[in-house]
Amino acid sequence: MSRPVWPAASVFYTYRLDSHIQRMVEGVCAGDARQLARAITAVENRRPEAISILKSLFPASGRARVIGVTGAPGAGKSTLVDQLAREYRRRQKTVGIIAVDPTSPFSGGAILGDRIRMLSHHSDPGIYIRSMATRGALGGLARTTADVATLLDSSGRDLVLIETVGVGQDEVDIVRLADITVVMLVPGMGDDVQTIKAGIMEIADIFVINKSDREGAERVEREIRALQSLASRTDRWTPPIVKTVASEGAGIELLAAALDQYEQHLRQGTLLLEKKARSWRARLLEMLRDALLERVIHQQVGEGTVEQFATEVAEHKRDPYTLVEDLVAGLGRSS
Ligand SMILES: Nc1nc2c(ncn2[C@@H]2O[C@H](COP(=O)(O)OP(=O)(O)OP(=O)(O)O)[C@@H](O)[C@H]2O)c(=O)[nH]1
Ligand SMILES: [Mg+2]
Repeated sequence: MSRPVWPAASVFYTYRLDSHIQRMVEGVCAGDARQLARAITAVENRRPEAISILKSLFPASGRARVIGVTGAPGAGKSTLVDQLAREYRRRQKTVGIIAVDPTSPFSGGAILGDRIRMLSHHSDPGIYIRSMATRGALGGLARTTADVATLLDSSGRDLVLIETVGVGQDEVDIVRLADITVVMLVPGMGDDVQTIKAGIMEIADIFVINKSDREGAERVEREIRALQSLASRTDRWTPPIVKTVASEGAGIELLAAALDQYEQHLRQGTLLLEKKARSWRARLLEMLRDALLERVIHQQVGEGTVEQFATEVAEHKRDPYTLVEDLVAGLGRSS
C-alpha cells in the first residue's frame, strides 16, 4: 500500500488526532493565540491534520475583511501596516497581520526590523502577528497565505492585513486573494511607477504614496493618474490616491477612510460576492491542481520517480506526452 499523504490521508489522521484537533479548533474559535499559532504552523507546513483543521474552521470564517498591502521593498509596508493596525485598535477592532516573506533577498535584514516593530504590539492581545518566511519551500505560497488568513478570520479577527513585497508573481497572486488591495509607491525610486509590476498596478483598489515627506510625491501621483486614465475598471471604482508618512503616522486616518469607502462600494449590489467568487475560483483551481498532483505523484509513481522520468525524457528514452497521458489516465483506474 502506498504511503498516506496530505491531503488524501486526512481522514485517517483525523481519526487518530481527533481530540487534539478538536481542542485546537475550539481554541482558535475562542481566540486563543496559542492554539491559533499551532493551527497556523500545521497549515503552513501542510501537515496531515491541516485539512481537518481548515474544514472544521471554515464555517467560522468569512467575517473578516482581508486587506493586502503590497509595494516595493523598503516602501514602508511594515510601518504602514503597523500604523493601520493601531488605527483599527483605536476603533475597537481586532487585527491579524500576516507578513509574507520578510526574509526575501530583496529586503535583506528587514526581518529583525519586523520583529522589533512586532514587539510594539506585544502586550495587546487584539493584534496577532505572524511572519511567513517560506518562499517556495512547499509551493503554493498564495494558497497557504489565504488559508492562514482563513484561520485568522475564524479566530474572530475583524481585519486581516497581509503585507507582501510587490515583486514576483507569488505576490500578485497573494494580494489578488484579498478583499481589498493597497498598492504602495514611494517617491524617488527612479521611474517610480514602472518599478512596480504592471500586474500589481492593475489590481490596486487604493494607492498609497508613502514617504510623502520626500521630494517627488506629486510626480508619482501624476504618474498614477496618467496610468488610471488608460485603464478602465468594470466596477466603476476609481482607486483613490492617499499620501502618507507612515513613520510619523500621517495620512493613516485618510487611508482607513478610503478603505471604509471602498468597502461600502463593494457592499453595493453583488460586487463583494463577485470579488470573493473570483478569488475562490483561483483558490479552488489551485487546490484541485495540488490534490491531483499529490495523487499522481504519491499514489501512482512514488517519490523520486519523477526525477527518474525526467532523466529518461532528457535522454530521449521516453516521450513526455505519452507519459503524462498515461499518468492522468491511471488516476481514473486507481480511484
Ligand atoms: N522618510 C520616511 N521613512 C519611512 C516612512 N515610512 C517608513 N519609513 C522608513 O523606511 C524604512 C523601511 O520601512 P519598512 O516599513 O520596513 O518597509 P517595508 O516595505 O516593510 O520593507 P520590506 O518588508 O523590507 O520590503 C524604515 O526605516 C522606515 O522607518 C515615511 O513615510 N517616510
Ligand atoms: Mg516589511
